[in-house]
Amino acid sequence: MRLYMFEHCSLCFRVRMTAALKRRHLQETVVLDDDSETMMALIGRRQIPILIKDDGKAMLESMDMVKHIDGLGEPILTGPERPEVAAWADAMAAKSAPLTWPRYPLLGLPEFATVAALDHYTARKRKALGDLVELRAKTREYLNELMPHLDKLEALIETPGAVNGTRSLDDIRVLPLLRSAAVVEGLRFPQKVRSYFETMMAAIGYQPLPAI
Ligand SMILES: N[C@@H](CCC(=O)N[C@@H](CS)C(=O)NCC(=O)O)C(=O)O
Repeated sequence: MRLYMFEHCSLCFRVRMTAALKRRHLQETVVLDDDSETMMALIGRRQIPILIKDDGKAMLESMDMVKHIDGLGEPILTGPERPEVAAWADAMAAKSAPLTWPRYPLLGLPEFATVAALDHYTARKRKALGDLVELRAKTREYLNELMPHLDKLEALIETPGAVNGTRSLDDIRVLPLLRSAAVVEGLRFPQKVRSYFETMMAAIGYQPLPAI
């Protein structure tokens, strides 16, 4: 199996963390942000993540990829799902974007290894959310909006090793978003959130991204 991905991409991290939890090797190819040709050649459009299965077929939905990998051998994401966790994750993605998107290009990530790739990302994110420098200047404001949302997660976490007590698709929804949020220097996770983040990252053997 080969995953075409961006290092900063939380949907890609869903797939990577599942493979890590399953102790399955996943070949990874980081695509430059401006390398639309590679995506077009694989699936006929621009989209990441792309999983090429062992049979050569492409998968395009991160949660389908997660279920596919979990279904190889004995499934491990067997715990219950809670709609309130999925709702938390949906809202988190939107609330954290103004903090995380302007920081990714500063982290030395491989998808931004060329000036053209960096410019491509900057232009498409400016179009979606506004000037990245101005967004970074509003860090305090966005953090103040984000903290109550992290407090909501604090109340939802049941154990440090699984948001619902037993590992489930909800862990796949939550952990990648925390990994992204952790790029914001000065962001302090509430105690249970921090413990969950550290326990899960240790379980999959991943270091956090740099923070800035
Ligand atoms: N439903 C898809 C969504 C995939 C998606 O939105 N990918 C984003 C990157 S995170 C993308 O391809 N954006 C277009 C681009 O990078 O130009 C999934 O869960 O895998």
